[in-house]
Amino acid sequence: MSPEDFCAVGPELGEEERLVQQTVARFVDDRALPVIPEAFEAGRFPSELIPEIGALGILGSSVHGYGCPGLSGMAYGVICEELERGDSGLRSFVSVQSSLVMYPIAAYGSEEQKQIWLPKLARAQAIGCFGLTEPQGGSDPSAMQTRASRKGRDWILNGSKMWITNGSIADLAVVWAQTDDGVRGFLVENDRPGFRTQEIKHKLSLRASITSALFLDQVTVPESNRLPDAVGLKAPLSCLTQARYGIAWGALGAARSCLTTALEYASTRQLFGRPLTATQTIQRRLADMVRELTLARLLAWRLGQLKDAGRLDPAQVSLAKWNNVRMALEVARDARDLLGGAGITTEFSPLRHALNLESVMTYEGTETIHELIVGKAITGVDAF
Ligand code: TGC
Ligand code: FAD
Repeated sequence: MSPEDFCAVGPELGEEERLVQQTVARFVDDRALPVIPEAFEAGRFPSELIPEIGALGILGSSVHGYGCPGLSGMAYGVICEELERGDSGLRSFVSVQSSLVMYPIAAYGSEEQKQIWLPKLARAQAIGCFGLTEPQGGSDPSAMQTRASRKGRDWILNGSKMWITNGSIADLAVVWAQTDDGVRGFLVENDRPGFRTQEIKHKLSLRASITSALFLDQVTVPESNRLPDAVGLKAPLSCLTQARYGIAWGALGAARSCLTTALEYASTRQLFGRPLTATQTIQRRLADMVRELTLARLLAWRLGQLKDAGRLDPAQVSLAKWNNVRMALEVARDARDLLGGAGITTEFSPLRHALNLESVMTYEGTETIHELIVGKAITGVDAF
């Protein structure tokens, strides 16, 4: 029995999903993991990998047509899992491009917007970012202050966005703004006068990822840059459902990396005349990691089935995002401790994953927000 897949979910995947998994796993092992520890330490996104990610053909995995692969929701899940086994920053890059930029263009964009952007985004010849969060509080996007005002055939955008993944390297920002008719989405190219980004430095988490602030000062975009079918807050929230689904799978990858590292270390580390794995406490801790990972995997797999059957409810995604990220964080912290002093360097993955998971717990809805979404689903009462 594999500690990483104790209840044998892998063999239940379809042939295409297994093929995608192998392809992404090879990329992570051969191309990403050799550079990730250094990139994390240096606080840089390994942008040299972008063309290779584009060539993998996994961006916008669930989008059909326009040069996109049109894969299942389950396939998107395993892509996220393998990428986050490498680093949450890699999965973040792909989550944003696929779920938060390509998905809204595919779901809410005009035919012209799809033709222009989706093929380029699918090959990573253009990079996108998603601007929803604002400095005054990300948990309540209904209070957004960024405004878009109509001026003839154009829109004038003013405001700022905070904590935006890929912001400073993005060719295109999907910007959500308040209008007289409610929230609307706009495609803002990075060379529009008045559009500016600033990278956020000094992060202790997601160091191998770019996080930025966006500033919009009288930025003019034509009506043809508005996502015509995105009406109200429901549109950006529906994008979050796609990304949160991917995170529920991605967390499995981070936990797997920590578990296998701890298992290998404990098998070879000799203390008191025997390997660490020969002690009951260590075995119980490793068994507990396997228990947690296995349950989270079953949850992610069920989510995949519901998604592909078109029956996935956002509250179920919230439960899984909350549970699986919490699971991965606990596994990462325990694995770090099990490594003793060796656990504090970048040579071993657990502390890097634990630090990353602090962000993963916060973004795409904090743990509290997901608890309250589940609370609302079971009580009918909105307690935000
Ligand atoms: P509420 O009144 O509940 O909902 C407004 C309308 O939207 C619908 N809806 C959803 N639809 C699809 N998916 C979802 N997840 C949805 N949640 C709500 C809802 O049915 C309603 O529709 P209608 O037809 O009645 O109009 O809205 P609210 O203002 O009360 O807010 C609810 C709350 C707190 C759950 C929401 O604001 C929320 O989710 N807050 C958290 C914000 C968040 O997660 N931000 C993430 C920003 S992006 C990011 O972090 C990217 S990190 C990426 C990376 O690097 O990987
Ligand atoms: P706040 O909303 O200010 O929350 C602060 C605390 O209050 C939290 O503990 C929260 O759980 C708690 N809280 C909030 N409401 C309640 C309540 N009703 N009851 C009890 N407690 C409550 N956003 C984007 O739009 N695009 C991106 O690409 C993106 N990438 C990100 C990358 C990183 C590395 C990070 C850290 C964030 C990113 N975000 C992005 C922003 C992210 O979505 C927000 O940080 C998140 O939604 C929380 O918002 P906040 O940081 O303003 O915290």
